[in-house]
Amino acid sequence: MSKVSIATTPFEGQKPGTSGLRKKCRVFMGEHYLENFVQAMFDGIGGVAGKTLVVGGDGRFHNDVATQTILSMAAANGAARAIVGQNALLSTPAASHLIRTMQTDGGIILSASHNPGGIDEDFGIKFNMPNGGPAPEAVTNAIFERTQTIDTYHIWQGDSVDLSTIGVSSLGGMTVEIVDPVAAYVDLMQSLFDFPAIAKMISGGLSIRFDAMCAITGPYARAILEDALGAPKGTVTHGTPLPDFGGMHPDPNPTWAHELMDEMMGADAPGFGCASDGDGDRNMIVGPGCYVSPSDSLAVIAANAHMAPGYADGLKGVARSMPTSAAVDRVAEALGLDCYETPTGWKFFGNLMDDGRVSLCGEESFGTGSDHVREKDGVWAVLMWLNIMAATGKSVPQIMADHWTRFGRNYYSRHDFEAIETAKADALMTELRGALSGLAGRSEGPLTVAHADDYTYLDRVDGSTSAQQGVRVVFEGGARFVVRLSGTGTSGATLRLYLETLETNKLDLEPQEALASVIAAAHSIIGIESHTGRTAPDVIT
Ligand code: VG1
Ligand code: CO
Repeated sequence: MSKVSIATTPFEGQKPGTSGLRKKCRVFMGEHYLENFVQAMFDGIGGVAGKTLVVGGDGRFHNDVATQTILSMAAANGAARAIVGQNALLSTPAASHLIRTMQTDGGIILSASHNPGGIDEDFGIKFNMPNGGPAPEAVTNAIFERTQTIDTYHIWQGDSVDLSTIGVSSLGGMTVEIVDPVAAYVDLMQSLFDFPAIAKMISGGLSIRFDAMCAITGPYARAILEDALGAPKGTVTHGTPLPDFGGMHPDPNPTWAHELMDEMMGADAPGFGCASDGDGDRNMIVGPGCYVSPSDSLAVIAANAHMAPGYADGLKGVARSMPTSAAVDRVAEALGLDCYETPTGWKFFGNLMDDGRVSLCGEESFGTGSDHVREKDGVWAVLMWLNIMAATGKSVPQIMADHWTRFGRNYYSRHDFEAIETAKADALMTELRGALSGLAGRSEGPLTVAHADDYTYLDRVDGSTSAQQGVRVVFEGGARFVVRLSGTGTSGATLRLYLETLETNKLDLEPQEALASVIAAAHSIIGIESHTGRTAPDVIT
């Protein structure tokens, strides 16, 4: 075994401003590619000599091989200690928890989240800070800068770590600690939620379906729902993490979690249905015959979180991403809570949580979480819902109906137009931005534009600003649409169109119907068809 330094050349590693690197798996498997990025990451954070890092991923193809490479490189770069999930597995929230509680200097999470896995699908890697949260832009930009100048990387060759056995070993002078990926996380959940009350509700007859989509949450959900809370074996389906996610697209939305949706909309639906994504940070909540939109889920949690023991003192404040609906704002107003708006991406919530301003955050993209970690957390959201159901004795449809009666209903939907040619998508955004100042007063059917802008965020904690975070067009009366390009795709561009309108009387409309005039206005103003040739979205959530 020997430590070697290998000459390399700059490469196009990561778009500045994105919180990690996502590429096709075969790109990561290319010669020096992963190594280059890991070295750029180490250099970008000021080196890893003497540091402790958490390493783990969602189990997708290449997860184990990449983990070995990262460990060999951490050792060669002088890291003191690595804490690794057994078999290189860690859900994103569980990794965040270990980073926070094990006195570490951060961690490396291997995942492309909800993107499909397999040798011909996606792979990803990102760095999380000592607070457990995704690296902020200053750090990801420093990593990007380093990819432009890198000339050498360091690695131990000729040895590897037994990732399957829990215990302590060493690699080229670095201590390697293989830990149970699930145990500490289960303890954390037990400290936040009323497990006895949830267990009683389950033994009293509530049936649950948790679809882990062959991704990372299977072992977590089984340990919690089946072992700790007494739900019958088989409650968790697709519960074994597979390198290709069994061919599933582990994105917990009505389109990709269609098996769960069919069951929940059927005659013999269980009392509660839920799903999580590739790396375990997203969630979808469904009741019998009742899909809960993520924006509504956030609002319901804001209104009821105090029922869970970990939140008995109430919330410090709430935050949502800009495209997320204002349903949570209405709850915050009623409860007298501060409500923050941030750009898309969990990294923007970190400062607000670290500063003690908010304890609940959420995004319309099936992400909800709290300051128990610094990532969104799918299993946490599921337990929060179960805790609310146990405390109120209400079903999901009852909770939703009561919520809308009390707060009104923000009808909401997101339309995704996928795999658009990048040049066409960029042209669409450029033209739209150029037209913004002239939009006020324009009428589209029953709607008149009140104002339009390109969202710039000012972080009130560190004073930093982030520009061009999404174009928003607000109509008189408050209906609005938002449009932005995805930063997480790996082929072409994805255009995301977010649609919202508030109703305080008609609470039982079908969302697409309630939003019809906003949808028509958005198409007309953006010119989606003339720019892209598309008339209908690929995915509706
Ligand atoms: C998407 C979502 C965003 C989320 C991000 C990461 O980003 O819209 O809300 O934070 O994925 O989620 P984009 O740029 O494609 O719209 V995950 O589950 O990757 O950690
Ligand atoms: Co995810």
